[in-house]
Amino acid sequence: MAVELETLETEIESLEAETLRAVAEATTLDALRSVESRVTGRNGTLGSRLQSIKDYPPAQRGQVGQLLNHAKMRFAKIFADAADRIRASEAANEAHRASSFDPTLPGVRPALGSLHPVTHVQWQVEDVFQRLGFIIETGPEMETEYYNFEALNIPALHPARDMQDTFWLNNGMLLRTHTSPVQVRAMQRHGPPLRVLAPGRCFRYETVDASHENTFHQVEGLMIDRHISIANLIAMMKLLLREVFGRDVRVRLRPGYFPFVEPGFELDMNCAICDGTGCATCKQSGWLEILPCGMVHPNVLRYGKIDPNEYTGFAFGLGLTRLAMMKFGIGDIRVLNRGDVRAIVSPERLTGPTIKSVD
Ligand code: FA5
Repeated sequence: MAVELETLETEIESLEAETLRAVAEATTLDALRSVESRVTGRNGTLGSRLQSIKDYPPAQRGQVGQLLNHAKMRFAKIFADAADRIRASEAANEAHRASSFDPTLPGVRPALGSLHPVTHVQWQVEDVFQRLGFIIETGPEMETEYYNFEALNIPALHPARDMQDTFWLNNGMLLRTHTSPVQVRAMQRHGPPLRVLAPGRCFRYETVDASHENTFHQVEGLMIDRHISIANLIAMMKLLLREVFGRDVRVRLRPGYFPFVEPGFELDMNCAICDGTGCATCKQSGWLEILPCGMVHPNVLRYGKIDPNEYTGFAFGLGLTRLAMMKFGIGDIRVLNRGDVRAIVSPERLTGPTIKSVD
């Protein structure tokens, strides 16, 4: 619709003022474009006025056209300037975001796991004995009655079989109750002289308490050569405990019965949980049975095809799980099989308990 020239001028003035306000409020290019289309778009306020130039009488058309086209150019400049301002501000924001990231700041270190306490002491024991020329052997966890009992001088119906309550399997085999079956297996495989260390899991059908698990770790040691004596055995045991605990450990040796050694000993260590004063872990005795050992019985050497007149040897069966408990001050064996060991590998525990030294 054609309007008077004067009215058109006033209308353009107020449109310009209104547009400048709306443009100043636009902070994104999208917002700016929507203002632009409301004003100069085909159906916008100015856009539709431009369409109506043809409706004016020919005499007015030139003046109206000039007025509207000048206005169109001013508005185009208003929008172009605003677009430049918005782009510059977006670039400045982006630069600020980038500058707030400081690549030189130290990162957040992810929490790392650590070795299971039993693995830790197992590797330590392996390291000590490998330095002494021992080889590492592992036997099967599903074992035959022969290697678990028979070849260790424990015939069927012998009461010593009850010393280790056994999980029997439907196939006639059993879950090894100790690591000692590796003794005869290693003798048969390698022959004398022999230095073997055999760590591994053992299983016993027994009531679980603070110091007994149905699944636990032992490490078997076996040394066979000419002239091996009890003195060698005791020296090695002391060396082992000294290396694991980093200092001499108070121990006691008492006679122990195992059909596969003669003589046999129980080497106990002063309970590191209560410092020998008595607690649930040591059953109030102040001592913890940790290292049964002895001189290999001649019958066992014979099962291993070794002549007992020519060779002697010692063997020990270290309770690896209990050793880990002593080293890390873990009062209850059950936490070691729970899977979540965060509580027991805290740094202060890794320094180990206080062990009294032996005179
Ligand atoms: C034996 O198993 C013998 N084979 C050890 C041996 C080897 C003696 C060589 C002589 C020569 P014993 O049943 O005492 O012995 O077990 C050995 C060690 O395993 C114990 O001192 C103890 O530290 C650990 N142990 C035994 N039963 C358990 C259990 N249920 N939970 C945790 N540790 C155990």
